[in-house]
Amino acid sequence: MKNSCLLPDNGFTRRTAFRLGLGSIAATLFAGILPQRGLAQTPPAAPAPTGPYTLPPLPYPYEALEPNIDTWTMQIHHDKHHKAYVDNANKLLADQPELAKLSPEELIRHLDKAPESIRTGLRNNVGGHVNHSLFWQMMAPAAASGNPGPTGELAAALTKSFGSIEAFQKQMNEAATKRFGSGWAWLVLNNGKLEITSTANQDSPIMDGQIPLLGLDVWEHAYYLKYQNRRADYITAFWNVVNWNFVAKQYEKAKAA
Ligand code: MN3
Repeated sequence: MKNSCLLPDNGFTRRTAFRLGLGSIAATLFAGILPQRGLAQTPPAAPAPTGPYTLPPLPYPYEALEPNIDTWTMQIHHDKHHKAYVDNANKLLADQPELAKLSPEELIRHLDKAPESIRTGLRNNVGGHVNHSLFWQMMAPAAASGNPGPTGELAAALTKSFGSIEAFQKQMNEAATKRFGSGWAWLVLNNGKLEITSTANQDSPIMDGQIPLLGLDVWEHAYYLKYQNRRADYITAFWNVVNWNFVAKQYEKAKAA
């Protein structure tokens, strides 16, 4: 009998146990079931694929954005989805030493440098890596007093460009709501002008020479566990956890670029 038959290796069972806080108990139980002889014969796990990119850690705990973005979503979104983009990109770049020298941002701006056979794969996976690396930083735990919103020069610039902060948010909400299928809504700096845009799949505004200041992931994987089909409720909750300090820094850097 194979060891795996003794292990409850049904992913759902384990995940459920861990979610219920039974992780350590489950681990102890499963360890007791495992025949030691079998363990000793198990070859060491294959090393993680190496490559130019690494998964950046979340800048806060998984639960930090509750109740606006739930813990389980953050865990799966970061540890599974973002990790998959990184791993797939590294695999595609394994025999592309010249492309691997570029930063991921440079690579998605110059996809024409990539062989056609891997161009779409790089577009999706390096795009996904770049987008999510920004997205985690664009959010922060909500203050008890509520989100103060943009301030200072950024607030003035948003008001000047869109008429008011509320009008800016309304336009961004529309971009996020109307994006059909999977994609992103963005606040970008485009030739020195603040604009709202949206992209399909994992396309980035960087691919069009724009600088992303704030992005909202409207793939179902970003909200479905908590909000199911209610994308609008997720978009409303997102505003509670926007990290305006980060957006302001992005704006400063973008203007200087
Ligand atoms: Mn995502």
